[in-house]
Amino acid sequence: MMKLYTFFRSSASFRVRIALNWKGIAYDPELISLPKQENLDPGYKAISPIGLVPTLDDGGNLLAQSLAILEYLDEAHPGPKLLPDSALDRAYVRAFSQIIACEIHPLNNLRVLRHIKRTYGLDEEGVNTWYRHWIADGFAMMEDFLKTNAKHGTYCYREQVTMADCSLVPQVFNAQRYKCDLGTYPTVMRIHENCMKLDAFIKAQPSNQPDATA
Ligand SMILES: N[C@@H](CCC(=O)N[C@@H](CS)C(=O)NCC(=O)O)C(=O)O
Repeated sequence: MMKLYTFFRSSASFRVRIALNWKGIAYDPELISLPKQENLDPGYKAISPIGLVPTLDDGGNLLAQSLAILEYLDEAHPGPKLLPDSALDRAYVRAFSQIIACEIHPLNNLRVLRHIKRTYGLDEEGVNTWYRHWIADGFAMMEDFLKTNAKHGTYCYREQVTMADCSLVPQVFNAQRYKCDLGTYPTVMRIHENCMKLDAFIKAQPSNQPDATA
C-alpha cells in the first residue's frame, strides 16, 4: 500500500490526500509533526532530502512536491483524471494550481513565518498581518483568473474535479484558519463550497486526520 508522509494542517499534504481519495487509492498516513520539526529529523531527511511534507512512497519510490505527485498519480495510476484532455486546458489547470503553489503558499509557509518572526521581532499580530496581506494578494489573483476565464464551472475547470480544486480547497482552509476575510472572492468560495460536498475532500480535511488537534 502507498504511504503518505503528511501533517494534518499542511496544505500541500492536503492536496495529495484529496487526490488519493478522489482516485480511490488507499494509503497509510505516516504522521510528521511540523511544530515539533520532525520534518528536519535525520530519519525523515533520509526520506525527504528537502525536509518538507508531503512525501509519497509508492512501492519504495519516494516522490516529493505535491503538484508533481498529483501529475504522477494521474500518469501512473487509474482513476478519474486530475488533468483535462487538451493541452490548452491542462495549461489552464496548471496555471491556476501554480498561482496557489508558487505565488501564495511559499510566502506563508511555516519556515517563512518563523523566519520573519525571529528576524524582524514580529509579534503574532505582525505575522498575521504579513499572512493576510499575501492571502489578499493571492486570492485576488485566483478570483480574477477564474472570473475572466470561461473554463470555470461547478469546479475550477468546468464540471471536472482537477488538480486546481485539489489546490484551491487547502488554501481556503489555511486562509480561514488565519481569519482572513474571503467575502470578496465569490467565485473561489463557490467552487470551494462545491468541492466540500464531495467525500474525497471531506475525508482529506485537517480535522479528519489522525494527527488532528484542536
Ligand atoms: N511546494 C511544496 C511545498 C511543501 C511544503 O512547503 N510543505 C510544508 C507544509 S504545507 C512544510 O513541510 N513546511 C515545513 C516548514 O516550512 O518548515 C509542495 O507543494 O509539496
